[in-house]
Amino acid sequence: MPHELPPLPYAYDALEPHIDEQTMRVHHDLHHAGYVKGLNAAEQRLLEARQSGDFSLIKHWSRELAFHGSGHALHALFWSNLSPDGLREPSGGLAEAIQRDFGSYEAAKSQLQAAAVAVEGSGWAILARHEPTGLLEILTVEKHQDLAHWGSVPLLALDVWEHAYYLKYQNRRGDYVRAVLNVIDWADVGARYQAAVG
Ligand code: MN3
Repeated sequence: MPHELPPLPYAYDALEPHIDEQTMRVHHDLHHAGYVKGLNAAEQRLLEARQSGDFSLIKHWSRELAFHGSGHALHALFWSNLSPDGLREPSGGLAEAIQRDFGSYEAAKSQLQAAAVAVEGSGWAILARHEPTGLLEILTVEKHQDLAHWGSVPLLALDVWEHAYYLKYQNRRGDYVRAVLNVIDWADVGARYQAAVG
């Protein structure tokens, strides 16, 4: 079954003025769609390689799989993490885990914001739960696939690729990061945390 582009769970202009409609249209309809298309192509070519026994391009298609597959997964997470009318602070089990592992919500938010601004080039700031230890952590992932931490389940992803903010914020990534933090739906993040805890 080929992968499909999930529809945005709200209108393109729903996150205004923090995230503008034109950015959302380009980001979802062109960029995210491109990752879905690339993931399907990589899976198809890997299937053909298994059928023919010709693995001469295995390195290329494996890299394409990691790049487009990670892009698809993290964009789907990112759209779901945002909402025009979501819960604006963590609650329940997630709030307790944030207190335990970061000291306070304010400290976690400060670290998340600093991490998002500091990502080198294109990438993501990600709040994740590390399965082997059960601890929360904040990662700065370059592109989608570099500096990932095996065993960690992403709960919240902040897109800091230039396509996520350049139309409205140009080079002011810090302004964009402050804005996107205003539209996080912590109910979504909390539900993902509870699912990870099991
Ligand atoms: Mn993006």
